Amino acid sequence: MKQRIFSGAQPTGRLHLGNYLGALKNWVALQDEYDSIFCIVNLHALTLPQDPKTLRQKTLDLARVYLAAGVDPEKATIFIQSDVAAHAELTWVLACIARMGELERMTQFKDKAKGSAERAGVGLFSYPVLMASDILLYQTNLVPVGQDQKQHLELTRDLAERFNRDFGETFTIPEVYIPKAGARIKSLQDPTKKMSKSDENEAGAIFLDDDADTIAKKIKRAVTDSGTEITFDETRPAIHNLLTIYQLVTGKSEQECVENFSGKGYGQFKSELAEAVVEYLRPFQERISAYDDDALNAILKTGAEKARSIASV
Ligand code: AQP
Repeated sequence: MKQRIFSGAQPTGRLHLGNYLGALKNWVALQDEYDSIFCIVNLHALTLPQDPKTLRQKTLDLARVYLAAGVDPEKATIFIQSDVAAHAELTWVLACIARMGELERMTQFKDKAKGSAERAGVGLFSYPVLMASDILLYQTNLVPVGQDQKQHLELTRDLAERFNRDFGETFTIPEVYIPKAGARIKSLQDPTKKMSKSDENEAGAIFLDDDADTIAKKIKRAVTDSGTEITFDETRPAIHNLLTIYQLVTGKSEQECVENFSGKGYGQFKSELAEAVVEYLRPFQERISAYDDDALNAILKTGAEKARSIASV
């Protein structure tokens, strides 16, 4: 029997190259080998204020993104989280064994609460418990995610182990799958921060639907470090980030990338990088309009039925 993977993204905005290289690309690569479940985690999106109508549209748009990225509904189950009530039900059970202290340690909560835990929503605080239930409901073996989710995965494993110890073997203990390169694509404007959907400065992110001109402009304006060499040097995070993007979108080895830019300046590097990103996103952008709402809704309905039947076992 195939091992199972589960992952998801929030319909909180336009997906960016970080989401693609850190997560979606790996989902597509793994879907042949694994029984794959990809969820649109709209309940997670509720942890911050949302307009209901916009959220519904973004949820459907995200399904379109999954398909255009190459997730194959014939191979993988694609569904909307709120269509499977068991996610919320298991969350309550797990919340009763989770500890306040362990949730307080979650760095994403600290970041998103912006230093004011008193005013933050309880949903934002308990978000990792919902994520644990997403994963554990499906007896998931492997969870392909970006680096920012590693801490939540560790909590998921702790909760599963605690539950199994106290109430008998119930949940599979999931492993995390974090890619070697691309696990944390940084903002083009501030390489100390991750590229993020909710960054107020849109120039920091390359969105999957950005046109060629916008991509070229954003890369041209991307901050660089002092020094001139274009190498994978961790002490120069801006160039390291741009070169990592180049490596991932071209599929070249580290050595090939460095050789390609040996003796060239930042201007030349940025223009080759922009060209490579535009080419990389072209097939995705051509496919995105191929799915109308009816086709998407049919795929999501089938996906929800399948997910419900697995979750209820
Ligand atoms: N910068 C990133 N580099 C690599 N992977 C990333 N992911 C997110 N940002 C990067 C991975 O993308 C998947 C889906 O993410 P999400 O929708 O759950 O949202 P997030 O992790 O909270 O990322 P964002 O883009 O910053 O969204 P907002 O602004 O809404 O919080 C996950 O596997 C994530 O690790």
